[in-house]
Amino acid sequence: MQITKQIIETLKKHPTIIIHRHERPDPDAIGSQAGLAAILTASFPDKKILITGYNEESLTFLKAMDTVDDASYELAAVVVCDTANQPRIDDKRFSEGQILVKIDHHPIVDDYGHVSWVDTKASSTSEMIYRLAKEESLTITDEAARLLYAGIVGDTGRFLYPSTTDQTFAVAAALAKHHFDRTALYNQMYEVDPKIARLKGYLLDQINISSEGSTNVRLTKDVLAAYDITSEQTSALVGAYGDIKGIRCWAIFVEEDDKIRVRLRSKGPVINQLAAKYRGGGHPLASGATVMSWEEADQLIKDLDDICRAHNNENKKG
Ligand SMILES: [Mn+2]
Repeated sequence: MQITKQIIETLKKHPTIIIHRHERPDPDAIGSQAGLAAILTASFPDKKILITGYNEESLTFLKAMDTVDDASYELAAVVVCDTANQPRIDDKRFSEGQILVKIDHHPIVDDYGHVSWVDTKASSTSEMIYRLAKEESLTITDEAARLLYAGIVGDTGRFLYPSTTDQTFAVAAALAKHHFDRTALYNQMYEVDPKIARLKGYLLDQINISSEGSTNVRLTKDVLAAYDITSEQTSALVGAYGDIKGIRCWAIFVEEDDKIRVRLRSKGPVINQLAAKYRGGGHPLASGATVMSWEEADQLIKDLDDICRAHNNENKKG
């Protein structure tokens, strides 16, 4: 049986469907979760469809979560959207339903769920939810279209990243036929907190590109205090050097009470082994690490430059 059909046949057997997604949600997590909920609500009006997880304040314009009591899980099918592994699922009650369904586009970290649909070629889980709805002739409401569109836009960086395929454009075009305010949606998604904007100014002012193409910045507690920014909030600035000519990889050091968090990014040199060396890990071009002192930060900067140099030499040869 086709996987989309298998998912819908499974969900049909349950009076309640509770949809989860990952912690620290992004627009695709909430877009796919709440978009699927809107589609199922319109398609199966007799069922109780709920979404759960904590409300991320900056994304409540997409959808606020439902309040889900424990009893609702008794007869429920649980769907988890956009989440590669179980520890990352928001709301730990996900295993308390009768059946678990995974829908995701990340490489498989953890093969969970009684039914699992993973398409690593999909730009976003939102794109997959659209295909699910289309394949199974479900009702796509305007609100569902707005949510799925937001998810696709979020995960593709406004159709910029290589994950954007002809299929992505086709799905976006179909969603754009629905009635929702795209301009308002973009404004909500991309408005920047003035405090973050000012700190970005600081980051850009600190650029000091090495001969190998690396740069780094130290956000000490004093700097964070001066800009009235928390360590968490600096995540919004991790890409700040991505479009600067000559920068191949960068480290953003963020001083916390007992350690220094390191956000690592690259446009070529592979950095996740470096991250692993410094108590972290992640993707080849996007990782995180931790150092315990500014001396150790200096060592990491040196290592980062070595990786950059090796990559540059490799490219010269090739
Ligand atoms: Mn996603």
